[in-house]
Order: sequence, then structure tokens, then C-alpha cells
Amino acid sequence: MSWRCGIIGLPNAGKSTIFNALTGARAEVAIYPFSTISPNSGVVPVPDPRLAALGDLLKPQKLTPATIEFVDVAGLIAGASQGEGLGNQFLGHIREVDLLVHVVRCFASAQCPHPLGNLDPVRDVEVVDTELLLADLEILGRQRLKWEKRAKSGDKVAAAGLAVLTRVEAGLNEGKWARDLKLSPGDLEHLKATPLLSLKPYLLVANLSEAEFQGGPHYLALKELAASRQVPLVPILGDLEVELQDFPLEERQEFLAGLGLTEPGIQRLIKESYRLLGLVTFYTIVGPEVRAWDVPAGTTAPRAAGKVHSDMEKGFIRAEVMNFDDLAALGGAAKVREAGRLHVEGRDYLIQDGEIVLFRFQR
Ligand SMILES: Nc1nc2c(ncn2[C@@H]2O[C@H](COP(=O)(O)OP(=O)(O)OP(=O)(O)O)[C@@H](O)[C@H]2O)c(=O)[nH]1
Ligand SMILES: [Mg+2]
Repeated sequence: MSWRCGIIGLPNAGKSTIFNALTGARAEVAIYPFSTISPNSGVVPVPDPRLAALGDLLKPQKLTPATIEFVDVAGLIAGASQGEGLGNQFLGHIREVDLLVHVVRCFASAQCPHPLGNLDPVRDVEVVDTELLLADLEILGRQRLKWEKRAKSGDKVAAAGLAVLTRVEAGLNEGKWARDLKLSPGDLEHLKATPLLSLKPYLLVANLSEAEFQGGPHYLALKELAASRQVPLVPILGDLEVELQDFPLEERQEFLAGLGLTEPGIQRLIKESYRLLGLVTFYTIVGPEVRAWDVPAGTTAPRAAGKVHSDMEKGFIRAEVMNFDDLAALGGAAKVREAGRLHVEGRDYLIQDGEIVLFRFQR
């Protein structure tokens, strides 16, 4: 199963356009708002130079990248947390994702009016984010009622949960995100019953016209906002990247370089999403296939084995581990072994980024 990134934003921000640029899908793009109703979803490969290098070195028949899933949901408007627009459906869909990708409109278009009347990305971010925080406050409010009742009848766990909940509510009411409240693992345990949107990792995408990208005031204002909130901001020329999709990567890169972009915005978006999810990549070489896998940093060897196959987790014996850099420098697995650079690890070992792992297991 891939990690899931939910694309959110106001109607007509270009969410489906960016989804299409990412996935090569043909989701409906329209000049009217709420053109997307049921979510579109697509799986994309994670760009990975190490995997490409393993391909060159080992020449396997099959090279399989790690993947990440993007979900394009309906537009969100003010009042969504109270059920406005497609509010409840929308919020239901984004509760299930692992990361929020907030697309913000930075292009003017006569045919496609801005749903709030004028272009103002900073306001747009505030409108959407306020809805997310209100939606969280609502879930917390419902949980409060339950815990208050239980705490009154002497339930200590409910009382402790209530204390955490009160802190989070206070933060949200000040406009802070739950993930910025320095909650401990114990605090987070109490919040398991209330899956908060504002706990999810989050990034902004500026969907730009060429003019804005070349130093327009709207993009500039959005950059300042992102910097002040310490949120990553990825610039994408949405319409253009959809048009460029049919060209080979090299040609696309050349064209974008002419505009001052070092790589397609969608590639940056995939990489940035991957980084924010806190994942590490390990590789397996099994028969004719070299494959990349992604797991959260801090995953044990048996757990990682389970990602490959559940039998490997159940029957886990040991992991034989090499580092990508060693393999690349020495030129082959046998040489890594000869050089004494292969290490054998047990159940408690935490898989590190860039490792090539052979799992030994009992069938
Ligand atoms: N000029 C310009 N137009 C764009 C850009 N990105 C999207 N559009 C146009 O904006 C309109 C809306 O785009 P969509 O991708 O459907 O927007 P959306 O956010 O998915 O909208 P909803 O699903 O209705 O919420 C379409 O007419 C697009 O062609 C862009 O970068 N520049
Ligand atoms: Mg759409």
C-alpha cells in the first residue's frame, strides 16, 4: 500500500490540473467550481537516482520504484466544517490521507473566475486552513463531551485525555496547528480517537502563471507566508506542466530550465511529499527484480520484511544488509561481502535509508 497525499484547496485552484500533471491521468478539469465530486486517485513513482544507479550496475530485468498515491478531492470553501459546499464529504476524504498538499491559486483567468472574486493567495490559505482547524475543533468538541462524562465517573484515562484535549483546543483557537504544539508520544496516544487534520504533515503548492512565477506580487506574498509559518512551498506552473507531460523528461527539463526551474514542479512535489512523510527507502534484489520500498524512519527489520511479504515478517530470521554507497563504490554484492562490509542484523535492527537488504526467513 502506498502512502496517500490529499490535494486540497479552494474550488478552481487547479487541484485536478496538478493531479493530472502528477499522474498523467485525465481527471476532469473545468472552469466551474466543484467540478470534482468523487475523489480521483493515482499512484506515481518516486524519483530515485539510487534506484536508477542500481539499474545501471546490476542490469536487472525489472526495476520497480517506490510509489506514492495522490488523491484529488473536492474543493473546500468557507463553512465546509459546517457542511457548506461538499463540506462533510470533503473532510471525510481528507481525514484518511497521510499528508495534505494545499494547492493555492496564483494565476489570473478571465474564463475561470476565482470563487472569492479576486486573486489573493494569502487569504485563500487562511480560508482553507481555518476550515481545517474548525473541523478539528468540532471533532474535539464531540470527544470532550464523551470524556467529561467518563471523567466525572472517575475514569482516569478520560481525565488525562481531557487535559491533552484542552491544550490542543487552546492551540487551535489561537490558530496554531496541532502538529506545532510539541505534543509528546503520550499526548498523541490520547488523540488516537480523534484523527486531527492539523496533525498531518502539510505543504503548500503555488499554482502559478508564468508571469507570477517571474516575480509576481501574489507569488511573493505566498512565499513570505510560507516562510513565516515554516511550511514548504513548491511552485508549479500547472497548465504548462500538463502540456509538457507528453514530452520526454529531458526535453521538459530543458524547457523549464529556460524559465529558471531546475526540475519539473511535480517532481519536486513528489520528493517533498516523500520527505515530509518521514520515509526511508530500502532496496531488495530478488531474482530478476530490484525494487525500492518505503517505510517510516525507525522501522524494524521484521516490519520492513513484512512490507515485502507477510510470510517474511512471520518467519523472520535475520537481515543481511549492505549500504548503497558500498555497493556503488565496490561494484557488486560479492565484493561488498569480501570487503567485510555486509552486516547481519536481528529483530531489533532499524532499517536505514539507502540499505540493500536480503531477508532470511523460515517458510
Ligand atoms: N491560466 C491557468 N489556468 C489554470 C492553471 N491551472 C488550472 N487552470 C485552469 O483553472 C480551471 C480550474 O482548474 P481545475 O484543475 O479544474 O481546478 P480544481 O481546483 O480541480 O477545481 P474543483 O475541482 O472545481 O474544485 C481550469 O479551467 C484550468 O484550465 C494555471 O496554472 N494557469
Ligand atoms: Mg477538481
